[in-house]
Amino acid sequence: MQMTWRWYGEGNDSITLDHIRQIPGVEGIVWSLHNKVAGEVWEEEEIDKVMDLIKSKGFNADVVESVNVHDDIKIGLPTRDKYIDIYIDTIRKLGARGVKVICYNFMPVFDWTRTDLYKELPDGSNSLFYEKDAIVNDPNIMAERILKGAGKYTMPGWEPERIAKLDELFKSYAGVDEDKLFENLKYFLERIMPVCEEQDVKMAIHPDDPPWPIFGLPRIIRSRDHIKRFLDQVDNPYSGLTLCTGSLGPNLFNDIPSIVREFHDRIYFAHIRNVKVYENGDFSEVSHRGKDGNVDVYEVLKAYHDNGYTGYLRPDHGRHLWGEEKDCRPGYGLYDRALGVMYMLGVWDSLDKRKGGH
Ligand code: CS2
Ligand code: MN
Repeated sequence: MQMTWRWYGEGNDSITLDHIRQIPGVEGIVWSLHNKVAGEVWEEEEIDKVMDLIKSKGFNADVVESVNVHDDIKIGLPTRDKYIDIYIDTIRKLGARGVKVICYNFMPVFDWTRTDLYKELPDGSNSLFYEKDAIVNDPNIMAERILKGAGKYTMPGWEPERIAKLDELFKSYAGVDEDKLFENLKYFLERIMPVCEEQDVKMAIHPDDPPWPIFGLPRIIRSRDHIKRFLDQVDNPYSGLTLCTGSLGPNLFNDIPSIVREFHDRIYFAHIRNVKVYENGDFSEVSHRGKDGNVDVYEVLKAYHDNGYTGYLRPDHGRHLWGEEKDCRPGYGLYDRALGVMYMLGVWDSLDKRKGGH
């Protein structure tokens, strides 16, 4: 396993690479060109600039999260081919520079969705929260709430320029149901697979977050059966998973350790996040410690360890601690994720030792 850390880039993250260097065991930086909207060309100089900076601090830059997929590809519009060509161009440029894994998602319109970004927890810290009943049918109400609550950073997929076009976007998704979305995903992957093979770049899809349909839009990567269907329909080792425990976790029927055991050879990137699910179905994001939430983080790590996982792993969202929410990106503060790294490395090291007979 290779421990990594998601970083949003200079001037775009409250955390610096020098901070990250002081967290034991972090080998790689998970990066992206965060100023790019889906479908935009990634220029070589821009890529080189970020990768060089990351490497100059002693990290690898093997994982990109995300190269976002344009909605026309998800909807299956005739313009999709143009956007797939641009995607292919980005894969080529990244592959040529040694990038090994591209994380992406195939969620219609939005990336992850929460109703509160700074909900207080009993210990006085705060974190991202999802109130089931607050997600009503009209996404504009949600958008307003998010824009008000976001502060200086925006939530991915909820950028003001996209929100402005929400009604239009929703209309274009009419008729796109689960089957259609699966079909469009297949079309996309079949076109890019030859380039991934040629460049040795693995595509790792991120599950839908939360793991159920919202605002009447289909969501297709959200359970063991959906994952199985996804992997079977393009049965190519270059198409695999970013297995995010925090995205699958709010559905308590998702047995994540067993999902890891079943699909480990197609998992290229592991996201570890813990959630506490309340009786009414609402959930909070909590510390990475297994006991603090409903994700049995130890069992998840053990499932990876037992299978000799050599892929990338990172702490996903953490709580905001000690007042850092004034400055940090929602879910991406320094302290809780650093504590999470140490917890996970602690578990991992002890699993290593046990295996060695110590
Ligand atoms: C991330 C996702 O913050 C997060 O939850 O795991 O936003 C992820 O980066 C995207 O869905 C991947 O495209
Ligand atoms: Mn994730």
